Amino acid sequence: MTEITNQRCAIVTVIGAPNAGKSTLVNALVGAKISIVTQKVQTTRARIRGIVVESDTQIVFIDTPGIFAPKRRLDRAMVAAAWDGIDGADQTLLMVDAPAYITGATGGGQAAKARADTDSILDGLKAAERKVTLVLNKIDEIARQKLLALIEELSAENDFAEIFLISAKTGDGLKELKAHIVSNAPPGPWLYPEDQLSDISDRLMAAEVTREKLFLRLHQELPYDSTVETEDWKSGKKGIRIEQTIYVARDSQKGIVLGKSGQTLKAIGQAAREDLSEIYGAPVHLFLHVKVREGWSDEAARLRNIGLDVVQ
Ligand SMILES: Nc1nc2c(ncn2[C@@H]2O[C@H](COP(=O)(O)OP(=O)(O)OP(=O)(O)O)[C@@H](O)[C@H]2O)c(=O)[nH]1
Ligand SMILES: [Mg+2]
Repeated sequence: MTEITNQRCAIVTVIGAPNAGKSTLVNALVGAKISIVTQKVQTTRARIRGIVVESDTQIVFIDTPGIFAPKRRLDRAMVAAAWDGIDGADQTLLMVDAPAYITGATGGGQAAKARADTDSILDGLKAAERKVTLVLNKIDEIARQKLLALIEELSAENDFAEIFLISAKTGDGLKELKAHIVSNAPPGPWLYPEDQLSDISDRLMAAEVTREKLFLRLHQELPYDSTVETEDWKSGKKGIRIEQTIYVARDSQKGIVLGKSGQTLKAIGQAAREDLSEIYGAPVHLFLHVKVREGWSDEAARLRNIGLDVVQ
């Protein structure tokens, strides 16, 4: 006998150039921190699922690494993971950093890069005949008039399923976006238990939180490919004991992470510990080590070892 339910389930992939605000959006919609956020481009390295239940509907958001022109092997693997994320999705949200996109038309630097990356994604979507929902983000930083001109410009060249204006940071426009996703969710059984928020493991989440604090503190000084691994994760009566290693590429970077008499590392550990205690609802004892490992970024296998799903 088949059970009849009203369940609906949508897989929604969020794509976009690095730093567009994809992880901020997924965290805001899930209502919990499941993906780390920094001001540095290429923060997200793997597809991470964030899960939301809205009455009969379960939405599975897939946060992806920013899509950009890849140069190295790690970059290629990250971009491949993002494109793969679109396959099998019921809906795709293309997120654009609206202020950066506008500035990038005349200015140089990071904004010009954000614009070029977005344009190449739009070309890719056109070639693949993929219709996506356009989500213009960071509207808290932009005048309404400029936004309207941007919508006109983008929709003249592209055919979007829908366009939303949001601020993932302030929450502006999120209710409408969520309602749209729910109303388009196809009938189907839920993919995850009702109370599950993410598919990320405790060990990886703990490593990601430390990586976030590392980048928030040292984004100018450290290359983005420094990494964190959780060596040990034990839950006991007195809380959770976590041991991690921060891997950097050079000795000089090790000095930067440690700081004067270890003060920087201590502050990073403190910030990570506070976040992790909140996430797990238990006291966390965090032990951090710093090691040099050269050339790791060319090793896709390394990523597999730390649980990242980004191998072609
Ligand atoms: N002002 C403003 N800043 C935002 C908004 N959404 C995200 N940001 C900021 O933009 C930066 C990048 O946000 P992320 O969520 O890490 O962006 P991402 O698209 O996941 O980036 P990658 O993982 O590197 O591809 C962070 O500093 C965020 O705080 C927004 O609506 N308004
Ligand atoms: Mg991200």
